[in-house]
Amino acid sequence: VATHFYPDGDAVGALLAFGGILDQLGRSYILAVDDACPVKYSFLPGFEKIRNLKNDPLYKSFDRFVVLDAGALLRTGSAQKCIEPNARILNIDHHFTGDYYGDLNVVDTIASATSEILHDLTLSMGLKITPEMAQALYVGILTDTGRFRFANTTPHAFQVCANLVALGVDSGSITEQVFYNMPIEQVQALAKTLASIEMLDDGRICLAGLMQEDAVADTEGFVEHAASIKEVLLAGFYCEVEPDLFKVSLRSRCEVDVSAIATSYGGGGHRKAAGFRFRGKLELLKARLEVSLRRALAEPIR
Ligand SMILES: [Mn+2]
Repeated sequence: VATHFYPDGDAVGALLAFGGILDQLGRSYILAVDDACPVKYSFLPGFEKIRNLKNDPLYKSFDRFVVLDAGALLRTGSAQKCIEPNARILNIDHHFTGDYYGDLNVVDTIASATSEILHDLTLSMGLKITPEMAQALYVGILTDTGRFRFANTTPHAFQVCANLVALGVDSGSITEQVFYNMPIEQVQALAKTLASIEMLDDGRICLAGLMQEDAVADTEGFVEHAASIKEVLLAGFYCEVEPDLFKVSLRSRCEVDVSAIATSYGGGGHRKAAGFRFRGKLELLKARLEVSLRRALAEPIR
């Protein structure tokens, strides 16, 4: 059971919850990611079961492969090496850039999170949502809705969360652990990110980022600071993860679909939140991104 690289709260939550489904079905399985999972999710029961294929590769392939929260199979990185040629793939996702790569695709683009889909799937299969699964699923919805802020925060997302709280989830404590428990190094990296802010296009575009020497492993949410400035419509955050390799996150606060921009760079995501990886010098990345973002703002709304 794999998810996308740079795993976020929904990726981790969905993995752990799917493990809970398979436990109840009496199946053996491996939960794997081509990356380390952010330690802020380590309070989730079962977190230590998630295998980081970067440090701990699997020299083995499987004839049943489940992909969670990944709009493209490529997004699972090296986990793809574990798929047997004739394997059956189950794809469970909520990204609309999804290309239906599974033999079975459970894709609901209205769902706030893959975790929301898994909540409904568990119940429709007549299985139980254990307290451990409930915590994991809550983290997935909490993070993918931007703490119930994004347009994907539907009545159903709230209904699912209400059910998870009724099952014993302590919503306040989970929010504390995920968002108000930053290591000092991360706060210092955030300070460097804020110091790097560049306002473009009369303040409608904001870019900020980190070079490798200042970067930390977990920069989830840094882009939100750029996107929370008054009158900013499009925001981008770049983080150099290897020399001349940048992880870029985009946010839209207008009609511009940033997943289309991310797709043009080989990435993907949602209309309001998307990302891609860029190989090259920072100057080139910034110059190209500025052109893409300015052009998107200048285009008539589709
Ligand atoms: Mn998700």
